[in-house]
Amino acid sequence: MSQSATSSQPNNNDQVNHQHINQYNPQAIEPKWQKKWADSERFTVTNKPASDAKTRYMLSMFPYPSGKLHMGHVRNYTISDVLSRYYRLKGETVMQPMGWDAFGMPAENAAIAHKVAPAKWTYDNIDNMRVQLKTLGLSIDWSREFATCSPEYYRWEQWFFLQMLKKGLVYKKLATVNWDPVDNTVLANEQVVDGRGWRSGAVVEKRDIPMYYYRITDYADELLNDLDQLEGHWPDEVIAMQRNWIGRSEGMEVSFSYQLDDGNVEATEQTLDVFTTRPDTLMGVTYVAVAPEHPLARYASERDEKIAEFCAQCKQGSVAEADLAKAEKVGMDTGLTVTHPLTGEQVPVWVANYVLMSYGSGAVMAVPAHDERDFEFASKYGLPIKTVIQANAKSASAQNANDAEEPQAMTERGTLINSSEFDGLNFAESFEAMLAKLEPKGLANRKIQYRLRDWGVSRQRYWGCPIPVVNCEHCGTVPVDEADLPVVLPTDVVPDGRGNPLNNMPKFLDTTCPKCGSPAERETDTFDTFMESSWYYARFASPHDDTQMINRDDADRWLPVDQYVGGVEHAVMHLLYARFFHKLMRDEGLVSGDEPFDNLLTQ
Ligand code: HQ5
Ligand code: ZN
Repeated sequence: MSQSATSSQPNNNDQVNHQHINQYNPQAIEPKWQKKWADSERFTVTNKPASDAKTRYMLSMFPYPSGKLHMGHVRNYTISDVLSRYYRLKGETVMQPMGWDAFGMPAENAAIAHKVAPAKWTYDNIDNMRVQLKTLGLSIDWSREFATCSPEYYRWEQWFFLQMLKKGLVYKKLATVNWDPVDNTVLANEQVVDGRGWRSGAVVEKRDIPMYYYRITDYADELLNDLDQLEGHWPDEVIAMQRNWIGRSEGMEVSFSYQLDDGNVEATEQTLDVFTTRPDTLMGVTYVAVAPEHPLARYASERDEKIAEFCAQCKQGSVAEADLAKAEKVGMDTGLTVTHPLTGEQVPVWVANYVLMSYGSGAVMAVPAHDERDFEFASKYGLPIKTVIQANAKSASAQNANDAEEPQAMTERGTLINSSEFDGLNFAESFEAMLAKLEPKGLANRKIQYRLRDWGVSRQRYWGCPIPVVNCEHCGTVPVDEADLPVVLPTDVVPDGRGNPLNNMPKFLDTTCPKCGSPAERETDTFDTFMESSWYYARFASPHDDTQMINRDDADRWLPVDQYVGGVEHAVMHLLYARFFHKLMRDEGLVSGDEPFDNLLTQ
């Protein structure tokens, strides 16, 4: 004791021994046990478990192979791992698979920056991240691993698309996209910076191109109602976000009639139909606004150069919802009028940049006194503002509207005033009264509208799953024969950011029409990468089946996922698309049950 106290040198032997006995030495211990686990296939589960132990499916959102793991991944995957180990200790048979969400723009961006093929970049990243995940010692069943960019996986996505096309649950229509006129390419919303292309700096234009859509709106009611089943199993905020995203609103479709003079042709009566959730404010309509592509705007453009110029200007700028919301609201009087369905008065028609042709009918009725956007627009252009609703109680916001120094719209429900025979009615009463008056004349009907739009799945991108159709000059769009699947994406390609390189590859492009046999071209658009992540959880049940998309017995053994763990950033799109796909697969007889994920944890 006295010796060591006086010694300036610590006893090296003692310290080494001490370390050896009491300190955790990951370099020695972890590889040893990880090897043992791997050799004994400790975490591999077969689809025919020997015992009748309870089975449990634990799933973490699979990663994009971006290069290396982030601490966020570590946190995410640790949670599901701890739970997996816990249930194994309780004697359950736990499946915890892992794979790679491998298509998408990051690989193309890397290709542009480093001149490396997206396929090579992706598989190199996968190799690196797999080592990292294994080093963490996660109890994953690696026998089930797959990458979504492999033809063995995406061929079933193509096959399923063809089934949905046959059923009419997939259709083709024009969509407005961001177009970079210098790089001749379609830009994703995040590639538009301040209204300009991220690489070229060119002012972005809106362009209409044909795209494929999944009819998710056909399932809107079911997607909404089945959220009730998830109460208590999913975070309340995620359920609320899905409800808002689907955005069911009950309202009325109201028709404003008009006649256009087409020169010598006799004018026929037509109607401008608008959807409103506030038919109680109908008597406060002082103008209607139409999209620049609306037939009335086009009619006016043909007769007035200024209007034509204005409509052309509206084509500039991105189509991102956020950008549209930020953009200054501008408009122009078309000089045309439509007839108010209740009063018979003539209401001016304005063309406005904030009305989208792809939303509803491309026209909205404007009630400046009771809608903020309409109020702003009417104030700017000196349009009449007619108050038709009086606040009932001293509601806070109505009070604010009255007290505010700046005049503003009163957006609360209340009692009707200045509305002739409807005066004194409340919201519900006026709804019924107006409907009773207008419906027999064919000028209104009850309507349910969703905020949810059909899911546009075409991307004008190289690094994605090819859409399995052929474009024939005689037959139009023709689905590829199932026997010819998969349509394989060439992998020896380095995109340069100037359009989709598939368009310059005859070996991919040139084919024959499956219908008439004449020379035809393959579709070069690829699927949105949310397609792959919409059904991967089901494929993990039979990941290497090369005869079918999903083996029903295996799916029934494991599904639904007992516990899903992932980031709240996927609260709407991914989790809604996956719920939608589950219902599509159910209706196709591939899986059972209504919902894919029994419990959700957002880390
Ligand atoms: C996190 C980070 C990074 C990631 N492939 C998709 C994806 O998000 C998932 C599909 C099911 C659509 C979490 C993230 C997610 C998981 C995988 N994460 N912090 N891939 N910095 O690689 O928490 O929330 O980006 O649950 O890791 O993320 S991913
Ligand atoms: Zn043909």
